[in-house]
Amino acid sequence: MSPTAAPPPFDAVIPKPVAAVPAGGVFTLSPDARIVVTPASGDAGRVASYLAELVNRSTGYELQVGGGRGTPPAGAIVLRLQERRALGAEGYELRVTPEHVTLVALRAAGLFRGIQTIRQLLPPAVERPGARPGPLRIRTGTIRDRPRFPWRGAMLDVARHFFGVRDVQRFVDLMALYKLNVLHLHLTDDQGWRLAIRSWPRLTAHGGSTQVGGGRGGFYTAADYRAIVAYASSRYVTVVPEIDMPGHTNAALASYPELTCNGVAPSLYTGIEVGFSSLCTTKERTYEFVSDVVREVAALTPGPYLHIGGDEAKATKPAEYRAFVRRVAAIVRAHGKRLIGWEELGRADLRPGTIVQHWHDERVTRRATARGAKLVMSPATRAYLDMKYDPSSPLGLQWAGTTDVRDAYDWDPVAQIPGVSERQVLGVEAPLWSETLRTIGDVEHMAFPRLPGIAEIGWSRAAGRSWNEYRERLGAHGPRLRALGVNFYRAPGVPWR
Ligand code: NGO
Repeated sequence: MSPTAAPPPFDAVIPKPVAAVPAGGVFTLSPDARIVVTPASGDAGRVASYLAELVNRSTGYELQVGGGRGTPPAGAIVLRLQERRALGAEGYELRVTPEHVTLVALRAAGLFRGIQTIRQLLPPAVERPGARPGPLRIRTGTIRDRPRFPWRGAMLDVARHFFGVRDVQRFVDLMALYKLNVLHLHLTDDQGWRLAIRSWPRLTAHGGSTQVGGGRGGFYTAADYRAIVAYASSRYVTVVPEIDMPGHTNAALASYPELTCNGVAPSLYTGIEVGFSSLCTTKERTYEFVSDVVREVAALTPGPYLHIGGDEAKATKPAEYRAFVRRVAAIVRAHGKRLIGWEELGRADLRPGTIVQHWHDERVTRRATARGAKLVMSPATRAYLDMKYDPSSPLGLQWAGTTDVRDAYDWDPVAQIPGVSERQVLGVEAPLWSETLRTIGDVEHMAFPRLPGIAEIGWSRAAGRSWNEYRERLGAHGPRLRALGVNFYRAPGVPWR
């Protein structure tokens, strides 16, 4: 048996489950095993088909999915929705015996998360299409699991460099393996506007035509964006679109001079400075623009959130910033979305329930929580995947220091800011800014292996987490990441297998 065909140990799962008890035996998946799913229709059935496809494409098996009553046939994988309230929206219980694999959840999302656990218990070769590993064995035992936080995200900056639909879908698949559930798309910035807006077509026609370094840029049509959202949703990942304003708007200003205060359009920008652009917050035309954009983005986005950026508005006067945020918040609300923005929103008056994404200024973030905001934690020194691993990293920035794999793992989202309580924290998110990243290979190099650590911080209990134990599990994921063809950084300090 090749090393990549060996069943991983029962305790090598990332994120670490709440409880995992190995039983010492093995289950062997036979090529004609059945996946028995209840109910067989709807989301549960679709999730079962996802599992069958995953296994079939590497093994050449033809696992069949179907319903079934009574005792399942020997060798079956059983997926079942059950009124098990305690499992919550994403929790699951997995029991592997020599006869069956049984996965139970309250919701289809829980089955999907549980399938990622089954996936990680299967030999890594299951990840490589056409690998034909065999026999496929899983160690026996029981896992009970549910996430600590409801928001476990990653952000892709498609504005500084543009990444196409397939690249983003691949990234979603890699997120899903680690049970992440939010994909934040940073769709607009000084260097590019990446989502077509029907009522303001020059935003992409002109504003999407370049990127950092002067390359061709690109943008998503409404159909492209829908394809990303639908794909993400099939992985139980919610897309959060970000339209950054009033700063980080040079691409919009270059496309429509009426959005500037002096009526003169700036040139397109391909550098990496920040903080120099602003929508003209004192012009009514600006609010017509924002309403149109928010209306179209909201209509394309089934998820409940709309991110308005709000960061580094250094070219906007403080009083005007506050007035702007107040008006834009009302527009977002009017279109039925929940407002999220970077921590700077804490400088404005916020409605309770607004979500604020912390990145570096604890004082402003605390002001936001004092106004009833909920936090998504993305401290730059820990969670920014664009920071260099060490000074010799070929890619990445260094303004927040360097962040090795341990730094990215060894922190707690609630303890990060003194005085913040568990109740105030919705979860964690790892932003990947793309000033220095040109290809999806570059993206993978920065995200892996740090992103699985952020995923674990979002999912697993703080008690019992330790770097020394985690790095062993991470090292055991080397063969899986290789089988997936991920361009991950072989970080020193991790015992890679
Ligand atoms: C900052 C800035 C971004 C940069 C990023 C680079 C935020 C919220 N605004 O984070 O425009 O791309 O740093 O690390």
